[in-house]
Amino acid sequence: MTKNASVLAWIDEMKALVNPDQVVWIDGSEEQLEALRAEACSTGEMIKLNEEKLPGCYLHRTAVNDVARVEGRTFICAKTKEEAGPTNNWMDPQEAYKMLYDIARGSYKGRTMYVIPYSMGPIGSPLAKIGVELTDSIYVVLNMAIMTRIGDKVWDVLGDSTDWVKGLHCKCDIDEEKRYICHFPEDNAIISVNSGYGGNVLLGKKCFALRIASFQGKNEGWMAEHMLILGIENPQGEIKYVTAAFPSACGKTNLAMMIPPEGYRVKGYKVWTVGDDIAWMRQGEDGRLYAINPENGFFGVAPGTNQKSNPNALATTKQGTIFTNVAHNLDDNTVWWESLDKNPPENALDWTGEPWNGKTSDKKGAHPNSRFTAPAKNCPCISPEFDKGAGVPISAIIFGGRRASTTPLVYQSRDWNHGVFVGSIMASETTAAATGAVGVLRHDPMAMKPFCGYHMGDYFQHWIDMGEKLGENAPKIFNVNWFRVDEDGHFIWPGFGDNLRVIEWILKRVDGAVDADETAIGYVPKAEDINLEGLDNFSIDDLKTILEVDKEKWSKEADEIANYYDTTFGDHLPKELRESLATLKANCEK
Ligand code: GTP
Ligand code: SPV
Ligand code: MN
Repeated sequence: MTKNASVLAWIDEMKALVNPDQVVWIDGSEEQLEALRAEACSTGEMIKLNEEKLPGCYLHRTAVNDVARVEGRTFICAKTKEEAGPTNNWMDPQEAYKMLYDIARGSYKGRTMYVIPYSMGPIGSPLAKIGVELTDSIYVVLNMAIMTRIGDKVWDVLGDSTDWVKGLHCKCDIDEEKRYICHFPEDNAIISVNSGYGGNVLLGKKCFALRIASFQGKNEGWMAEHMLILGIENPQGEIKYVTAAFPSACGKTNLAMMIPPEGYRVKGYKVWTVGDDIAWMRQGEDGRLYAINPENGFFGVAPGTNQKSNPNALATTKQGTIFTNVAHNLDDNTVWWESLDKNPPENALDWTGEPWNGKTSDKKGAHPNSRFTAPAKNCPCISPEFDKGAGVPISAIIFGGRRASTTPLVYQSRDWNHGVFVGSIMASETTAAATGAVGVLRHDPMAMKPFCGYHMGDYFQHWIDMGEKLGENAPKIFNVNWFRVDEDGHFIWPGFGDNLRVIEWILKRVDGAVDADETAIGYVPKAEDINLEGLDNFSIDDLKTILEVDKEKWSKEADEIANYYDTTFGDHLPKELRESLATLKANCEK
């Protein structure tokens, strides 16, 4: 427990509001967590899986109306609508508090209030920050225990400081009509009601580590980004780190844990995972940009994860993992999801708990946004730097999205500000990670559209300011697209581990070790500079196809961006971005 007056006062206030039967302080001990697991199994909230095959693993099903982030019901309650900006829903803070308190009032009756002290980032790291989440869900406690650093040691570090983030989560009745995920950046506060799904309720993750933290970062001169962090070790033993921002379900976890192609492994290349979803970045004393992963686990997309696509992720989920909304194999009490293997169980329950025969059913066994919550320390390629508070120096920042056409496999921005432009024009086809239609092309600047806690035009300005501060130490900025398709709709680029071939080119560019073609959009590789050795069924002509920059398409894209900029950001758009757009348009007309 803590003597921190600001914490105790807030908990008293919240207790009076939600009226729990009892309060349990989460101390971080294994005994306490084990007791909670047993309790969750006794009520059916979780199912204990086969202890031999999946030791310490559990299955949980959320309500069928509660399987993804709800962007339409997520609000930034800044003082004014203007401050929340055009890409966020806004509610007046006082009105929001009133509405949420009315929903939350008395909602813990007959329930327990769990108090979770947690640290985002290694405890005590100068880059870490502290939050307290109140929840009436054991599932949330157990997920937070994997995803963040929790327990009494957090109180020790907090002392009597008031610099911590308040988070109130109330399951209520999981009523979609009253579901709200609200952020109060001025108050360092988050309130989430009527949901039990990951990104809506694990308040350390998207709510704190991106929405609140991006606002803190703007005010304090650092960056909170929706980025993986990856170390690439070359045969000489030198490790370079990159971050990459891809929208939800567009390949961050996969890239963060990729296995190098065989030819690279033989030569001695290795990859080290530092993070798979969120990066906090700050300028270090030597002037370079350093990144930490504020999380302590992976909340990864299950479907598509298999021995071939991502063996490291699969290995990570073999113990101490909570699976959410996957299929339950009743024959051996294990789990299954689409494309785990070619042998779906016949005697199973689907993600809703209905009987399911994977061999004959035309329904999916796992929800497309079903997830695993797995401890980072399980990951076979977890970086030795992961737990160190200092962070890793970043050589390159990579943006990318799902684009069936137009955007080439990889290109490099001309300089930092042009790189900010490249991030700002990101567009991607929507995925199952959020509710709504899938496969619709939408703008998602820096993969932060759902996660930026303030005006996105000001966020672009913050990027430009960071570039100025970093000067010649600024990482180089690139854009990738693994998702170009042929006439039959098949992905052209093999992707996954083979993405290292592209990263290798990126790192050579960072070193100034390879030339490139200057095109209308930036520097594009000469096809012969991307190593295709050992790739079957992929020719240099295929590569040329996906490296092509079609000026006509880009000219249309530029017009579309102009329209997006004008209708969305107005005079909050930094002039540097408008200039880059004018250059792009002019380049396409040449
Ligand atoms: P969030 O956890 O929602 O932020 O997602 P993420 O960005 O970590 O995405 P993840 O790595 O889980 O990948 C999501 C989907 O993209 C999976 O179905 C993968 O199989 C697929 N995917 C990942 N990398 C590649 C790739 O290089 N090529 C292709 N074609 N698909 C990929
Ligand atoms: C995402 O949607 O980008 C995720 C999953 O990483 S969630 O935690 O639900 O946001
Ligand atoms: Mn994510």
